[in-house]
Amino acid sequence: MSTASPFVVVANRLPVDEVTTPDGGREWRRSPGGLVTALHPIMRAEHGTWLGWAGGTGPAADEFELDGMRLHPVALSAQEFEKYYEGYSNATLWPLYHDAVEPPVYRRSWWDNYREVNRRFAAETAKVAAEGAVVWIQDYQLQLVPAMLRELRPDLRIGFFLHIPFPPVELFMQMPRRVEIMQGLLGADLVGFQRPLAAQNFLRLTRHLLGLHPKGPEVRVDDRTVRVAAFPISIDVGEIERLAASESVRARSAAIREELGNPKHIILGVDRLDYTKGIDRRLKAFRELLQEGTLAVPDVVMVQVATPSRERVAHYQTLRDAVELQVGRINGDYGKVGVPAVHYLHQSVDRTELTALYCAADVMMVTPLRDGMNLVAKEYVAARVDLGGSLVLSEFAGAASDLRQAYLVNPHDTDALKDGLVRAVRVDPTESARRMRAMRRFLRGHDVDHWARSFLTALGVPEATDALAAVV
Ligand code: ADQ
Repeated sequence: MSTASPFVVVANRLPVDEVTTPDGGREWRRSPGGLVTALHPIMRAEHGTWLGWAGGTGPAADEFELDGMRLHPVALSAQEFEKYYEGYSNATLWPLYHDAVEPPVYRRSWWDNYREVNRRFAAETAKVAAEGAVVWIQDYQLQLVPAMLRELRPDLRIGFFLHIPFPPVELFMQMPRRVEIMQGLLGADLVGFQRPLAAQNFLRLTRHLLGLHPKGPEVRVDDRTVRVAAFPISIDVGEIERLAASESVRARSAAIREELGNPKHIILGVDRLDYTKGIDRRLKAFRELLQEGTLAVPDVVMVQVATPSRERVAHYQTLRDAVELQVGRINGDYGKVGVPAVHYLHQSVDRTELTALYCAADVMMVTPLRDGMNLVAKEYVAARVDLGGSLVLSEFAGAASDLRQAYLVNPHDTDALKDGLVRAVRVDPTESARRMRAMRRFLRGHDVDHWARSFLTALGVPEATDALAAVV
């Protein structure tokens, strides 16, 4: 067995994709996510191990090294993928934690698989963590791991971060296995959320459901103290700024405007195709503005990029049909030959193309009904090195607490959404630059390294934060 690690990250997915090389072989590549970008320096400096599922079903591949990180695959069977991942994680927890905007589905066999997979993650982590190691567990798929791991390895320092919202007491109380989930999370020394409100919801539940007595941000559990706090996640601002300023992105951005027919205003949406993202609300608002004549093609066009997501889960299939019906109707009613009103891409695009789209868009619409943070909003602001463009942002995204100078809207209120969009389209350049400058200033001081460092400092890991400071 390989040597044990002093720093371990545990997440549902490993931050790698298996790709086919030109000579037909297979190899692992680091995936472009923000989390791995943030943690890579400390993983490298501390000989860290990342545990997670590598995709595919069947036996797990052997542990391997990539870019100075040790990657430890955890196996999922086809049944576990269906019940732990698609079922309990994405059809029970995901909708419940997002205000139940779609009804959560409760199935007992999904829960059994969720517990089983969480137990496997805990057991594998216990094997790779060195004596007294720091373990940072990520997200809603692994909420039982902190307590399971503590049971196996009381010597570890355990942090947990939830990337999605944490619901209010009334909603959480619906969940059949609510006590087990709370106890699972309380196995950590530090439980982190995106927003202070989520941390408050959690603390309230420790009292309401478990009869504990939280004092400020701390709660005593047996003979331990668990800290609960908010750590709003962010992005690699420098990387996006460099891309946005590059010759290739600037040229591509100009080409996109040209290909769209040089409209006066380009409105952009970029999301995973998920019912929490409010894509349908945004299309409805746009449709009504075209109908009234407040906006008109070809002066204004919309581009909607929707990454395929969780395509086997029923709610997602319904959503895709609904969005595509709406796009078809809008184009049928308001498009012209060669100029559709909505350019719809059901695709993932690479970082260069994405940044070029951000740079080409006059108005970015980020309208989730509920979102832990929403990195797209932050990426758009980071990309606008030219101070151009305006952001319309839902109050229900965690990002709304950080990006106060956006046009903040309630996506449930179609008139408010229309009003926000029209104001963003008509704003004068001085005012939009003023807003963009303020948001960019905030982001520069609050990038993803700042996020990782704040969390690890709160977990009491000074050596880790030194490593981040040294390498970054
Ligand atoms: P997500 O729900 O996936 O993340 P988000 O924060 O917007 O949502 O991140 C999506 C990422 O995917 C962004 O980096 C974006 O650039 C990229 N992306 C989206 N569409 C794309 C496309 N068509 N092509 C290429 N890339 C695309 C969850 C939570 C969020 C929280 C994050 C991080 O739901 O609330 O902000 O985790 O904690």
